[in-house]
Amino acid sequence: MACKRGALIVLEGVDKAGKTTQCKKLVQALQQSGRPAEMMRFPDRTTTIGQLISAYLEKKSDLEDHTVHLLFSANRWELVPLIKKKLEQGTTLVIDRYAFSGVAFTSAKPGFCLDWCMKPDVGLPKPDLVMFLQLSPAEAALRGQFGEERYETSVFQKAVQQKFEQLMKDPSVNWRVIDASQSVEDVHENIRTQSLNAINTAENQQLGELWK
Ligand code: 2DT
Repeated sequence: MACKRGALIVLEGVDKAGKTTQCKKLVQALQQSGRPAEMMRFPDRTTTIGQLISAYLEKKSDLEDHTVHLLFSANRWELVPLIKKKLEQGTTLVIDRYAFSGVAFTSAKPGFCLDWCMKPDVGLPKPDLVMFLQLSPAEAALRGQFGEERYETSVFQKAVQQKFEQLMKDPSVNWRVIDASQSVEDVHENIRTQSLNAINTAENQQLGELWK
């Protein structure tokens, strides 16, 4: 019998919610319990497309807003063959940001609607679970200053949060809201429990297509 597929698990949330820390802890916990797991992140700044995106985020270059949106999407599509291969081999992938960040960040800019922003990502591998790390702007502010990269301002982050809330109304995606104001260990425990459920369910299900 072919091996059981891994689950595609995504962590989303506004800045300072602890996504990267939690992705790493989840992968570690899964591996320690004998489940193959790897972390990925978007944007993946290591590819040629990713380097264009990275220069834009670091404000070393300017790109037209539609153009950079499509580059973020292309950066996901270029990794789809690898994502599918890993999942088929039975490895669970824990991904730090995915198409939801893509849509939330671009649609928070003037002149963009959710619908246009979603189109380029239609048909991507559909996550088995998307956890949104919820943190109020006030709590985020307590965790320190924003960085120097593009988008790292409280006004823009509030607009992004609203767009995520709109996206979370879509019942075709398996969303879970996680209270990120708790301690790192408590948040981890919550995420680990949700993930184990998703891994068990995904084993017997085909990988879906996002927003299709
Ligand atoms: P980090 O590398 O610190 O996560 O910041 N973004 C991300 C987009 O605008 N579109 C996308 O498709 C994705 C995945 C969010 C990356 C920044 O890039 C934004 C913050």
